[in-house]
Amino acid sequence: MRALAVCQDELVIRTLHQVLSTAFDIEFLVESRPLARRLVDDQIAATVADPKKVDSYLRADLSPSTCVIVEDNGRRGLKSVVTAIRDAGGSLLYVLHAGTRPSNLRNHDDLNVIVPELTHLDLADLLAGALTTELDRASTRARVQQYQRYFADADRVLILLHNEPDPDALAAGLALRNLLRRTRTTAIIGAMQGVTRPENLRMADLLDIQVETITADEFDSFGRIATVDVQPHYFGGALPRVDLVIDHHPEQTGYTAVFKDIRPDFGSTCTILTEHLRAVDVNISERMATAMLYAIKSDTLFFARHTNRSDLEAFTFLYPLADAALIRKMEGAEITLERLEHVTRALATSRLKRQVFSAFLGETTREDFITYTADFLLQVEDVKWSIVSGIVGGQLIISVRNLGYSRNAGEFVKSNFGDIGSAGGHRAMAKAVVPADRFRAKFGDLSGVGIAARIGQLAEEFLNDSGGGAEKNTSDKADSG
Ligand SMILES: [Mn+2]
Repeated sequence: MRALAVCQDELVIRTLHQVLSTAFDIEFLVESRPLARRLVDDQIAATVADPKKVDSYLRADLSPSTCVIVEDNGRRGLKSVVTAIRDAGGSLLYVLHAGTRPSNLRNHDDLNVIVPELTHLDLADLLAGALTTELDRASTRARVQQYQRYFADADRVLILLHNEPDPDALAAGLALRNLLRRTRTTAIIGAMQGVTRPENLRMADLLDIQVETITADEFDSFGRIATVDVQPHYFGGALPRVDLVIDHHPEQTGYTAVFKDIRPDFGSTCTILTEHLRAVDVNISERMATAMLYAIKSDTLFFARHTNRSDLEAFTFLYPLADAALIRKMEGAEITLERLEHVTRALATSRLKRQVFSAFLGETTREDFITYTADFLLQVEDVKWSIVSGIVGGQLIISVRNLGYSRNAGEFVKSNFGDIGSAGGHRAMAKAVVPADRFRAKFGDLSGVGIAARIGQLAEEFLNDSGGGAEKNTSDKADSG
């Protein structure tokens, strides 16, 4: 493709030539003879001509498909240049504003009157993204090198994760170990309660990530301690001091850390660590890229929640390095026969009224069966609230999910179960843990069907309560009576 650039500034000319000459057959139209000579000496095609004359463009053999770039350097005469190009038959016109002062930009509209399809480009805008990324990377590099040095002479390092480490925690542990240039014997990835959920186990297994169970009295045996995807306050008083914290949860107080990088606006800890890895040019193996890509996908629910531009950029960067087939395999692990069996079991006691689904699973061995079933049933047509309860070790667990644009699920569990157990959560997901005998004392000795019905009814009442401004639907009255 042909391009003609009307430019008088040598720096702009040389930059455009470097950037565009691979894709375009580019030629420059300049006013100064010495400048043209210098350019031609460097194999840059340049001709001397008056840019305000139609004839200059006719001689340059301008066609409607030639891409014409006109530099606006704030000098007068831009209008006559654009007019001459139009009269010579040019229509693919770009005005490149290079160092133009804002007051001069008002002639934008004047130019578009002459050539309606004219496009404005601002050199500063074009540069901004790349330049700030590069400078940000330099400051990240300085931070990373500082903690790398600080960790370098420790015999053994602990990278501590939260309980039941999820994909983000597991991958972050792996990434930090790599950044610290350590092996699994010199940097232990540990948690106080290890991995039990099937999808997390499957990931740890497929990617060969070992998580050691650590007790509080072992903390002293490590030369340096880092926490990733979690902050030290999570461990109560057990961890008053750490060396490094990398996390994307809201920043907490009540601990001291030598280094920290906490970015609550990021969708995953692995996004932060991708930036660390890129800043210091560490080699990213396929295994590590796969782990981190899966972590970003899973923590952001594939960009459906709490995501920013950096998450997307990290994803784009990691994608070609990762093993997509392996990720599909890890995702498939979410469905197990045991979990499907719980979904079926839920149907036996279920009640669906006014878009509130409620079911009781009875006794079960693991809490994730309850949350999985609640998540699963939220997908059912006509369900806007899904509440699944069950008993694990004498505790009644109530898991609540909704589609988000209704009243707050966290408030629902707090107002109904906060007095007899622990209850809390967010707008779209919440949980209550109540000793089974305290539930009975408050609500009576109910059957399984009775428990599901009672909790469903509480949710309906909560949704109908005008307090939260939920829409009232009077036409539904008949079926609730
Ligand atoms: Mn996370």
